[in-house]
Parts: sequence; structure tokens; C-alpha cells
Amino acid sequence: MKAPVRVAVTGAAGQIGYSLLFRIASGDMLGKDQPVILQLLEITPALEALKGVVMELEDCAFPLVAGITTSDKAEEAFKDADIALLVGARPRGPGMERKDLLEANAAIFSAQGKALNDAASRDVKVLVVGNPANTNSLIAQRNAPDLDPRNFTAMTRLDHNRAIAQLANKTGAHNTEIKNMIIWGNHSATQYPDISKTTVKGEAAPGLVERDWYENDFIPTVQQRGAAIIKARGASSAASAAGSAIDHIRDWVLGTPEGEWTSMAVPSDGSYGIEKGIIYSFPCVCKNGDYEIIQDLEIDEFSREKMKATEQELSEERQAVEHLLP
Ligand code: NAX
Repeated sequence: MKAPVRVAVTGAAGQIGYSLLFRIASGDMLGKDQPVILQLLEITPALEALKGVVMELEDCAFPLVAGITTSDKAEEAFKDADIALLVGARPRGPGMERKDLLEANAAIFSAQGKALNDAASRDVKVLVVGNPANTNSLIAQRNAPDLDPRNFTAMTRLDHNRAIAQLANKTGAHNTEIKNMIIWGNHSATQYPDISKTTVKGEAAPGLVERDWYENDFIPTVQQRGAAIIKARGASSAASAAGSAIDHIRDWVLGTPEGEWTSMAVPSDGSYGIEKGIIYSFPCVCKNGDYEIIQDLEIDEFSREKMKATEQELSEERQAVEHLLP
């Protein structure tokens, strides 16, 4: 049996946590031969609810669960963590401006970045799901100077999967027949779902759909999918978000399928002229537990403009929190 991997999850008593933990525990994320120790973080008032979730985890008698801890202290939850899924965040309250939301989360993610810096494994892989995910990831990263900055990522895999599902519906293909979708930029309504390099059953996607559908239906549908789910379900995406977090970490740790890429929000190294440092979603391949941004894709005028718009938003978010960063 392999040695257990320590997986820290924040916001563990929340909606996403309720799907995510059971899938990690069943081996969907790290493999059916990989034991895990779950290290769960919640705010103090949610510890009682978290106790109930832990009781249910125990009642599943998962063969791969080698231990479960709970805490309301980040240093405890992140102790020696190999993987940290930062799901808990401050939701937007009534009358809260975007700036207030950024600042409230800056406080949370500064503290969690410091705790990761002090307590986690030196190779910890961090995925931020809690919104505004990209900028929260940047804040955590900047507060963790002793960790590899490349190991701080944010989740756009849900957007990626949503885009695949839309294109599969439109073309009558199965989602497994769609390869090399790209989400560029921010996990927000400015994100750019790009099908210019995507194939459907090996054929170039742009030749299979009308341009008008692509620009005026597909792109806004993917961008607004989160809001559509809230409207229909009365609650925000949870199981699909958990599934995408599983996909993001699984690919990062175990590798993307040969010849395919995925979308991950990672620190920009200046690829495609995107401002260095911001956490921007790029097409990435993963191998040997590391990721690489796909280079040298041809970018047309339409794409360039959309990539710039979402870069601009991330740049503004960074400026809004810059004074709070070390
Ligand atoms: P819930 O409100 O159900 O759960 C959040 C949990 O986090 C709560 O139990 C809360 O007590 C806890 N929490 C809050 N502050 C914390 C802190 N400082 N430390 C530890 N725990 C803390 O929200 P849920 O539906 O689970 O969504 C979680 C986050 O994911 C939200 O920020 C949401 O906006 C974001 N999402 C991000 C997505 C993405 O694609 N990147 C998609 C889904 C989701 O909307």
C-alpha cells in the first residue's frame, strides 16, 4: 500500500465540500490505490456541521481513508498537506461591492497563504476554488514566500467542462470526443471559452458550428452558466464544481491524457503577452506532477481582444488588493 497523501480542504462543511470530500475519499482524485488523510478546515460556527459530515464519511467505511482531522485553525489543517483545496470563501453579502468582496477575501487568503507557508509540505499543490478564485490564489501565493509560486492555481476547469458539454450538445458528439478546449483568463463572466483549437471527433470545431452560434450563444452561455444554475436550482453549482476540482488535481498529479491539454488558472509567466504574475487560465499539459503552458498557439484578432479583456479584469483585481499584499 502507498503512503497516505494529506489533502487539506477548506470550507469543508459547505455545499461543494459535501460532494468533494466523498469523491476524494473514494479515490476519484488520486487513484483507487492511493490512501488519503483528510484535513478539514472550517470556521468555528461551522464545526458542528462539519462533525456531521465526518460522521457520514466514517459511515461510508472508505477503504482509502487513512485518517480525518478537523480544525478551525489553518496551521493545523495545513500541517504537512500535500494538496490544499481552498474552497471556503466569504460570499458576497447584501449591498457588498466587488471591492468589499475582494478585501474580505484578501484577509482570509492572506492568513491561509501564511499558514500554508508555515505548515504545509514544501511541494504542496494548491487549488483555489473560493471566489474570486484567481485573485484569492494570487493573495495566498504572495503570502507564502517559501513555497514555489507555480504551485498556486485557481479553478477554471468547471468552465472548461461546461464548454465541452455545450459543444457536445450542439454537435451531437459525446463529451469524450471533444479535445483541446481552452478557457482563457478569469473565472468570471469575462472568461474567454475558445474553440478555435478544439476538435470534435478529430475535426476542427469552428467548421462544425455557425460563427453566430459561437459568438452569441456559446460564449455567453458558458460565461453565464453559474448564474443559470443558481436560477434553476436556487443554489450555486456544487457537485459539478467538486467534480471539476477533482479533475484539476487528478490531471495535475497524474497527468493529462497523451496529446491533450486542459485549462488551469496558473501564474502567468508572460506567455501570450499576458501580464506576468496574475493567475490567468491557460491551456496546460500536465506530466510528472507538473504543468506546462502550451506555447505558440496562433491567436487571431477576435481571440486577442477577448484574452485582453479578461486580463484587464484580473489586472484591476490585482490593483484593488495590491495595498494589502506583502
Ligand atoms: P458554501 O457557502 O456552501 O460553503 C462555503 C463554506 O466555507 C462554508 O461552510 C463556510 O463556513 C466556509 N468558510 C468560509 N470562510 C472560511 C474560512 N475562512 N476558512 C474555512 N472555511 C470557511 O459555498 P460553496 O457553494 O461550497 O462554494 C464555495 C466557494 O466556491 C464560493 O466562494 C463559490 O463562489 C466558489 N465557487 C467557485 C467555482 C469555480 O469554478 N471556481 C464554481 C462554484 C462555486 O461557485
